Amino acid sequence: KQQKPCLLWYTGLSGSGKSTIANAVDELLFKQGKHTYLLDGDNVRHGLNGDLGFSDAERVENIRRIGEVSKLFVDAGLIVSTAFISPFRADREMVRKMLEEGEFIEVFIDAPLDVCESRDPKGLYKKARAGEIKDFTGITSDYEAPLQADIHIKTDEMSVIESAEKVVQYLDESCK
Ligand code: GGZ
Repeated sequence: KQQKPCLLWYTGLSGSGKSTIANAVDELLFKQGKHTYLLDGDNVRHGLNGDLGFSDAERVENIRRIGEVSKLFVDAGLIVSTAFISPFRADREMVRKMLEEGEFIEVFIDAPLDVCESRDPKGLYKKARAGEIKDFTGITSDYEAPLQADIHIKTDEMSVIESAEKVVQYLDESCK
């Protein structure tokens, strides 16, 4: 089946559900016979970007490198997904400009801070509140929400599977 390569760029707070939804989308696309690749903290922050921390400058470099790698995968014909906080608007726009018109699809995983903080699966928010982690997104470091995301998912209004279906529907309609 024909597929138009593109980059699904998920952005949202820690604990918002970016990776969970991106994985669910990949599963649906796989069933359609699409070739996909998912970049997230697990396969990038430990390897390629293992030298980077969480200062503003290091986050900018994190996103720049992820953008460049994503572009390579898109050039190879894949539907690429990235699940990083990517807190700064300017950096997300920088990646949009690296790609061809329409290839970059910004997916805002919009979960309120108090919801993310109450989930706190790794106890990071608790540590950030206690001052044990500095520059923590949403607490002591900014998160600039997209003003006009291509896809806006409010996780308190939609289940994971409904969210994933919304992304796939967007691809079916806008990315033929
Ligand atoms: C935010 C942090 C921090 C700080 C460690 N701030 O919930 P997680 O654990 O699995 O996802 C978070 C991840 C964020 O890395 P990104 O590469 O997505 O960030 S960015 O796009 O802003 O460069 C969290 C963990 O790393 N983590 N310290 N200070 N998240």
